[in-house]
Amino acid sequence: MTQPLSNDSRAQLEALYQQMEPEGLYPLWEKLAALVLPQPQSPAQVHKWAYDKARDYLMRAGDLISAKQAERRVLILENPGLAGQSGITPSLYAGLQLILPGEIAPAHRHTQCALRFVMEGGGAFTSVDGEKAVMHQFDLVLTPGGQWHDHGNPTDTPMIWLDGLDIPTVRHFDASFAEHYHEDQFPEAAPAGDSLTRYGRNMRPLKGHTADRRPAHQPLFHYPYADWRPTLDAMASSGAEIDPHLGHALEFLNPINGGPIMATISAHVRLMPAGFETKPRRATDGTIFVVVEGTGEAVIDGETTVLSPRDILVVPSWKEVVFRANSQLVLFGYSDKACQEKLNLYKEENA
Ligand code: 1HN
Repeated sequence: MTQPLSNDSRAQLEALYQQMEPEGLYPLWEKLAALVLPQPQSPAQVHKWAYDKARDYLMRAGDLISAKQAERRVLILENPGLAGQSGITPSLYAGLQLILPGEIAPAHRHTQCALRFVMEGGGAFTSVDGEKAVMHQFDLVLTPGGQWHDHGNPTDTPMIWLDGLDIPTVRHFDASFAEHYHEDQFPEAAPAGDSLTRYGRNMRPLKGHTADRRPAHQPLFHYPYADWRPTLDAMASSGAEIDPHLGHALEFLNPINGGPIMATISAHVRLMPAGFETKPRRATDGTIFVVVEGTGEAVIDGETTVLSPRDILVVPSWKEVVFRANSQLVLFGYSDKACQEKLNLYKEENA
C-alpha cells in the first residue's frame, strides 16, 4: 500500500479480520505477496541420500515385514523441507523398494503414474497388465496410471529399485482412485518383453482387425539399461557437441507421440566426461537424480554436495545447479517437466 495505515485503521482492520475469520473470509491484501511469488521459493530442500545407508534400513525392514504383508515394502525418501507430506518435491514422490528372493508384491492399480529405476539386483519382474518386464540394474520400468501391476522376485538375490510417482500431483488434483486385484498376480497376458519388441523398435503394430492389447496412449513400459547406456557412449564418442549445461543427455520418450514417458513425469539420462563441468542452469522442474556411475559434485546455489555411485539427490525448483564430473559421471533424472509443460508453467534459465 502506498499510504501507510493509521494506527486506528490498523486496529479496526484487525478487529474486522477476527470477526470474518469464522466465516472463512480473509483479506487478500495481507497475503498477496506470499501467494504470488516473483520467482519460485521452493519449500523443498536440496538433499542427498547415500544408497548404502538407506539400503541398511531397508534390509532391516526386510527382516521384519514381508513384501506381501507390506503390500509394497518401501522406504519413503521424504524431503526434509516437506515434513509429513511424503514428497521428495512438492509434486513428486520417491521411495526405495525391496523385494526379497521368492517374494511377490500383490497386484493393484491406481491413478498415480509410477516409474522404477533399478538400483540393485537383476531378474525380478514388474508385471504390467499381465506382461512381465524382467528388470536389470539401471533399467527404467513404467507402471502408467490405471494399469494393473505386481512385482515378483524369482531370483536368489534381493532386488531394490527407486520408485518415482506423481502422488503429490494427484493429491493436489483430488483425483486418486485405487483398487486391489482379487488375486496376488494379474493373469499372464503376453510373453515377457512383448511390448518392448512391438513398440520399442521405432515400429508399432499395423492396425488390422486385431485389437491392440496395450493402451493406445501408453504401450511401452521398459527402457533397458542395455539400450540407453551404449547410446550415451555412442553420443560421447561421435564427436557430437556436448551440451554445456547438461552434458550428453537423452530423454526417455513415449513412442506414441514422441513426448515424455508419462503425462506427469519426464525422465532422462546424461553423461559427463571426466573433468567436465556444466554451466549453471536452473529450471522450474525440481529434479530427482540417481548417480548411475562415476563420482563428482553438484554445486547448488553455491553449496557443494559430493556425488558417489547410487546416491540419490533432489534439486528443488529454480535452484542453480552446476555438475562437476571427477570421473565420467552418468546420471538418471526424473521430474514433473511433462506436467508443467502441459500447464504452460515450465521455465529454465541457462547461464
Ligand atoms: C506403488 O503402487 C508401488 O507398485 C510402489 O511398487 C510405491 C507408493 C504409493 C502408492 C503406490 C508399486 C507406491 C505405490
